[in-house]
Amino acid sequence: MDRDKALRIVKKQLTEKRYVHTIGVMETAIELADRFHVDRDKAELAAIFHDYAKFRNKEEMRQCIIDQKMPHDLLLHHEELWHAPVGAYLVKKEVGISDEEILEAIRCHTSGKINMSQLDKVIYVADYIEPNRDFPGVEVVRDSAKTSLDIAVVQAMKNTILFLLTRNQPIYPNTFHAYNDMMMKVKERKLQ
Ligand code: DGI
Ligand code: FE
Ligand code: FE
Repeated sequence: MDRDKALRIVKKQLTEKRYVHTIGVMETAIELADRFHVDRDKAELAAIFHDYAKFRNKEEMRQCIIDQKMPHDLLLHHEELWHAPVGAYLVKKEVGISDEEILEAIRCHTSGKINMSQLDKVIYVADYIEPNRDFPGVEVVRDSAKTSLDIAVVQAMKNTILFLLTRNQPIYPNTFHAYNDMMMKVKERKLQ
Protein backbone atom coordinates (compact mmCIF):
# COMPACT_ATOMS: atom_id res chain seq x y z
CA MET A 1 0.00 0.00 0.00
CA ASP A 2 1.37 3.43 -0.86
CA ARG A 3 1.92 6.15 1.70
CA ASP A 4 -0.87 8.48 0.58
CA LYS A 5 -3.51 5.80 0.68
CA ALA A 6 -2.32 4.59 4.11
CA LEU A 7 -2.38 8.15 5.47
CA ARG A 8 -5.87 8.76 4.07
CA ILE A 9 -7.12 5.62 5.83
CA VAL A 10 -5.51 6.34 9.19
CA LYS A 11 -6.48 10.03 9.24
CA LYS A 12 -10.14 9.03 9.57
CA GLN A 13 -9.32 7.11 12.76
CA LEU A 14 -7.40 9.87 14.53
CA THR A 15 -7.70 13.36 15.96
CA GLU A 16 -5.70 16.12 14.26
CA LYS A 17 -3.09 16.05 17.05
CA ARG A 18 -2.68 12.29 16.87
CA TYR A 19 -2.39 12.50 13.08
CA VAL A 20 0.43 15.03 13.42
CA HIS A 21 2.10 12.63 15.91
CA THR A 22 1.67 9.81 13.38
CA ILE A 23 3.38 11.83 10.64
CA GLY A 24 6.22 12.51 13.08
CA VAL A 25 6.53 8.80 13.89
CA MET A 26 6.50 7.97 10.17
CA GLU A 27 9.29 10.41 9.31
CA THR A 28 11.37 9.36 12.32
CA ALA A 29 10.83 5.65 11.65
CA ILE A 30 12.04 6.03 8.05
CA GLU A 31 15.12 7.88 9.25
CA LEU A 32 15.88 5.17 11.82
CA ALA A 33 15.18 2.39 9.31
CA ASP A 34 17.72 3.85 6.90
CA ARG A 35 20.27 4.37 9.65
CA PHE A 36 19.96 0.85 11.09
CA HIS A 37 19.34 -1.08 7.86
CA VAL A 38 15.71 -1.96 8.44
CA ASP A 39 13.15 -2.27 5.60
CA ARG A 40 11.97 1.33 5.15
CA ASP A 41 8.65 0.43 3.51
CA LYS A 42 7.70 -1.78 6.45
CA ALA A 43 8.82 0.90 8.90
CA GLU A 44 6.69 3.47 7.05
CA LEU A 45 3.53 1.35 7.11
CA ALA A 46 3.98 0.17 10.71
CA ALA A 47 4.49 3.79 11.81
CA ILE A 48 1.46 5.06 9.91
CA PHE A 49 -0.81 2.45 11.50
CA HIS A 50 0.79 2.09 14.95
CA ASP A 51 -1.93 4.12 16.74
CA TYR A 52 -4.80 3.03 14.45
CA ALA A 53 -6.94 1.86 17.40
CA LYS A 54 -6.05 4.71 19.78
CA PHE A 55 -9.58 6.14 19.77
CA ARG A 56 -11.59 2.93 19.75
CA ASN A 57 -14.01 2.68 22.54
CA LYS A 58 -12.87 0.85 25.63
CA GLU A 59 -15.65 -1.73 25.59
CA GLU A 60 -15.02 -2.57 21.93
CA MET A 61 -11.32 -3.08 22.74
CA ARG A 62 -12.11 -5.21 25.81
CA GLN A 63 -14.43 -7.41 23.73
CA CYS A 64 -11.83 -7.72 20.97
CA ILE A 65 -9.18 -8.86 23.49
CA ILE A 66 -11.57 -11.52 24.80
CA ASP A 67 -12.91 -12.66 21.40
CA GLN A 68 -9.50 -12.84 19.75
CA LYS A 69 -8.01 -14.62 22.78
CA MET A 70 -5.31 -12.02 23.26
CA PRO A 71 -3.30 -12.27 26.51
CA HIS A 72 -5.89 -12.07 29.26
CA ASP A 73 -3.62 -10.17 31.62
CA LEU A 74 -4.06 -7.12 29.37
CA LEU A 75 -7.51 -6.70 30.87
CA LEU A 76 -6.00 -6.38 34.35
CA HIS A 77 -3.85 -3.48 33.19
CA HIS A 78 -4.49 0.05 32.02
CA GLU A 79 -6.55 0.42 28.84
CA GLU A 80 -3.76 2.60 27.40
CA LEU A 81 -2.04 -0.70 26.63
CA TRP A 82 -4.94 -2.12 24.64
CA HIS A 83 -4.74 -0.01 21.48
CA ALA A 84 -1.51 -1.74 20.44
CA PRO A 85 -2.65 -5.39 20.19
CA VAL A 86 -6.18 -4.37 19.18
CA GLY A 87 -4.68 -2.05 16.56
CA ALA A 88 -2.65 -4.90 15.05
CA TYR A 89 -5.81 -6.99 14.80
CA LEU A 90 -7.91 -4.20 13.25
CA VAL A 91 -5.22 -3.14 10.80
CA LYS A 92 -5.24 -6.69 9.47
CA LYS A 93 -9.01 -7.03 9.46
CA GLU A 94 -10.09 -3.56 8.32
CA VAL A 95 -7.13 -2.33 6.28
CA GLY A 96 -5.99 -5.70 4.94
CA ILE A 97 -2.36 -5.51 5.95
CA SER A 98 -1.17 -9.06 6.53
CA ASP A 99 2.60 -8.67 6.87
CA GLU A 100 3.31 -10.25 10.26
CA GLU A 101 6.43 -8.15 10.89
CA ILE A 102 4.42 -4.95 10.48
CA LEU A 103 1.56 -6.27 12.60
CA GLU A 104 3.97 -7.37 15.35
CA ALA A 105 5.63 -3.95 15.47
CA ILE A 106 2.17 -2.41 15.97
CA ARG A 107 1.23 -5.09 18.52
CA CYS A 108 4.21 -4.46 20.81
CA HIS A 109 4.69 -0.72 20.29
CA THR A 110 3.41 0.32 23.73
CA SER A 111 4.88 -2.28 26.11
CA GLY A 112 7.74 -3.74 24.09
CA LYS A 113 8.49 -7.45 24.58
CA ILE A 114 11.33 -9.97 24.82
CA ASN A 115 13.34 -10.40 21.61
CA MET A 116 12.09 -7.36 19.76
CA SER A 117 12.95 -7.34 16.06
CA GLN A 118 14.85 -4.41 14.55
CA LEU A 119 11.56 -3.20 13.06
CA ASP A 120 9.83 -3.42 16.48
CA LYS A 121 12.63 -1.31 17.95
CA VAL A 122 12.47 1.28 15.17
CA ILE A 123 8.74 1.81 15.79
CA TYR A 124 9.15 1.82 19.59
CA VAL A 125 11.88 4.45 19.46
CA ALA A 126 10.26 6.54 16.70
CA ASP A 127 7.05 6.67 18.75
CA TYR A 128 9.07 7.94 21.70
CA ILE A 129 11.33 10.51 20.03
CA GLU A 130 9.28 11.91 17.12
CA PRO A 131 9.67 15.71 16.98
CA ASN A 132 6.34 16.54 18.66
CA ARG A 133 7.26 14.58 21.81
CA ASP A 134 8.33 16.52 24.84
CA PHE A 135 8.98 14.00 27.63
CA PRO A 136 11.61 14.72 30.28
CA GLY A 137 14.75 13.01 29.01
CA VAL A 138 13.64 12.71 25.40
CA GLU A 139 16.69 14.63 24.16
CA VAL A 140 19.05 12.00 25.56
CA VAL A 141 17.12 9.28 23.74
CA ARG A 142 17.15 11.32 20.50
CA ASP A 143 20.89 11.60 20.84
CA SER A 144 21.40 7.88 21.49
CA ALA A 145 19.22 7.01 18.50
CA LYS A 146 21.84 8.64 16.28
CA THR A 147 24.25 5.80 17.06
CA SER A 148 22.58 2.90 18.88
CA LEU A 149 19.03 1.68 18.42
CA ASP A 150 19.34 -0.70 21.40
CA ILE A 151 20.54 1.95 23.82
CA ALA A 152 17.74 4.26 22.67
CA VAL A 153 15.20 1.47 23.33
CA VAL A 154 16.56 0.82 26.84
CA GLN A 155 16.52 4.50 27.73
CA ALA A 156 12.97 4.99 26.45
CA MET A 157 11.83 1.92 28.42
CA LYS A 158 13.56 3.13 31.54
CA ASN A 159 11.92 6.57 31.24
CA THR A 160 8.52 5.00 30.67
CA ILE A 161 8.85 2.74 33.72
CA LEU A 162 10.07 5.67 35.85
CA PHE A 163 7.14 7.77 34.64
CA LEU A 164 4.68 5.01 35.55
CA LEU A 165 6.28 4.62 38.99
CA THR A 166 5.90 8.32 39.76
CA ARG A 167 2.22 8.03 38.80
CA ASN A 168 1.72 5.00 41.07
CA GLN A 169 0.69 2.93 38.04
CA PRO A 170 1.04 -0.84 37.88
CA ILE A 171 3.52 -1.95 35.25
CA TYR A 172 2.56 -4.53 32.65
CA PRO A 173 4.85 -7.60 32.84
CA ASN A 174 5.94 -7.30 29.18
CA THR A 175 7.15 -3.78 29.88
CA PHE A 176 9.52 -5.16 32.55
CA HIS A 177 10.46 -8.21 30.47
CA ALA A 178 11.29 -5.97 27.52
CA TYR A 179 13.43 -3.69 29.66
CA ASN A 180 15.34 -6.59 31.30
CA ASP A 181 15.91 -8.30 27.97
CA MET A 182 17.25 -5.20 26.23
CA MET A 183 19.32 -4.08 29.22
CA MET A 184 21.02 -7.49 29.46
CA LYS A 185 21.75 -7.49 25.74
CA VAL A 186 23.25 -4.02 25.89
CA LYS A 187 25.38 -4.97 28.91
CA GLU A 188 26.58 -8.27 27.42
CA ARG A 189 27.75 -6.44 24.36
CA LYS A 190 29.72 -4.00 26.49
CA LEU A 191 31.46 -6.86 28.30
CA GLN A 192 32.62 -8.53 25.09
O1 DGI B 1 0.00 5.85 21.97
P1 DGI B 1 1.08 6.84 22.28
O2 DGI B 1 0.63 7.90 23.24
O3 DGI B 1 1.72 7.42 21.07
O4 DGI B 1 2.28 6.06 23.04
P2 DGI B 1 2.36 4.58 23.61
O5 DGI B 1 1.51 3.67 22.82
O6 DGI B 1 3.80 4.22 23.69
O7 DGI B 1 1.92 4.67 25.12
C1 DGI B 1 0.68 5.04 25.59
C2 DGI B 1 0.72 5.09 27.10
O8 DGI B 1 0.88 3.80 27.65
C3 DGI B 1 1.81 5.95 27.72
O9 DGI B 1 1.22 6.99 28.45
C4 DGI B 1 2.54 5.05 28.69
C5 DGI B 1 1.58 3.92 28.87
N1 DGI B 1 2.24 2.65 29.20
C6 DGI B 1 3.30 2.07 28.58
N2 DGI B 1 3.64 0.94 29.22
C7 DGI B 1 2.78 0.80 30.26
C8 DGI B 1 1.87 1.88 30.22
N3 DGI B 1 0.89 2.07 31.14
C9 DGI B 1 0.77 1.15 32.13
N4 DGI B 1 -0.18 1.31 33.05
N5 DGI B 1 1.61 0.08 32.21
C10 DGI B 1 2.61 -0.15 31.31
O10 DGI B 1 3.35 -1.13 31.43
FE1 FE C 1 0.45 4.08 20.91
FE1 FE D 1 2.09 6.71 19.13
